Amino acid sequence: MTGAGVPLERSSGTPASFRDLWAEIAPIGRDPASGGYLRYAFTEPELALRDWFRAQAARRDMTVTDDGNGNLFAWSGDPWPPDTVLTGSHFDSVPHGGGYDGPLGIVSAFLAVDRLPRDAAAKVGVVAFAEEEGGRFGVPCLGSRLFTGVIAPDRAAELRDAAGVGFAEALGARPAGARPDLLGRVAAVVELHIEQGRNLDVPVGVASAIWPHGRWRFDFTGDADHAGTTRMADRRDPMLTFAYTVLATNKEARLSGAHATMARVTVHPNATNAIPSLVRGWLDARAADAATLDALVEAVTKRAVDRAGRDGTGVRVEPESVSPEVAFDARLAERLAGALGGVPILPTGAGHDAGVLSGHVPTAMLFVRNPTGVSHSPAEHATDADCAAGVDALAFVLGTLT
Ligand code: HGY
Ligand code: MN
Ligand code: MN
Repeated sequence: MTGAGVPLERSSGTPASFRDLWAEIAPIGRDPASGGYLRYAFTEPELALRDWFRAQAARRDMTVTDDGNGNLFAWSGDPWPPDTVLTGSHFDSVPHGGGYDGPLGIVSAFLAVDRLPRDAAAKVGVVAFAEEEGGRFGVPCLGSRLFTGVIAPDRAAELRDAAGVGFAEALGARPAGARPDLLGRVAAVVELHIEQGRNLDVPVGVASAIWPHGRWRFDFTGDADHAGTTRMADRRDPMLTFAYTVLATNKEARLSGAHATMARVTVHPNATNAIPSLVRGWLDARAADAATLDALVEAVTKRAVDRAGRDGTGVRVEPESVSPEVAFDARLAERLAGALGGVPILPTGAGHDAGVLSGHVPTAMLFVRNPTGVSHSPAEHATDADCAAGVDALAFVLGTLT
């Protein structure tokens, strides 16, 4: 058993390094064709990562608990001590996403706790939140939203994946929902994450804010008909309205300095020779402030509705998840950035579980440099040296919080 504060000895006799742990998880869920990861919540690869989490805890004689919502926690001391400090992230990925987005924060958390003195380590919980990407059940940060009560367990239980499997079925039980009994014991949260926006040119930074952002489902409806026999003038083709809305999304985002994307679409019946009756497109929209975001979504919606009038089609817009702006605890961010040697404090357009937690407890994020800024892509990468610097920074920060 390794007492906390003594880096985990490996069979080679050297302390466990970032490279050691990273090599253990890197192959899990990686698609050989794309090089990206297919780690959807509660599917075989993500379950394997949960087993890895339990094995890491067992190697450290840590106790593993869960909150009834699919979130895992590992404890060096008794679970949920008063003034708990939570640190971790998520295992799940977007389809063919990078390997660092999420797992970097969990691997770093175990290694950072290894560095803490026993009494400090006893206050820290390493956490793996469920379904942060919303890649399987459609609502991002589902685990942390359940834990904090931001989403009701009944709504979560109804969510279904593309195969019609419900979240409760995948979880194996109806989600417990809000856990104020546990959240009330948390004094602080620190999530370490790869930076995703090309804005960090030193190894480590601290987050200041998360842009307001959200997902809106656009249902474009029309008349199913024969592709070969229906005159162009007689068509009510929702694909046209969808295509126009994709272009309008891009235009409105450029005009307002926001970020907006329509990258996910389903077509019914999706046949080469049939004009569709339904096209569903998901708008991912983000902006530096709520007013810009609201105006963007309103403008895209208006352009879709106007175009539908011309195409003789229908359009219905359903907000699926909307996240308000997150301003992390400024004093905590400044204190940590200063203690880390004056590292940059920067915002992000990416959502995180830390953003959800920040509405309930003092929360900070550490960013690890991403040399290209590319993320949600097989090309996502961080250097071992920067990741090791991230572990050092996280260990230091946890030491100041415990
Ligand atoms: O989409 C996001 O902002 C995050 O990766 N879940
Ligand atoms: Mn992500
Ligand atoms: Mn992430």
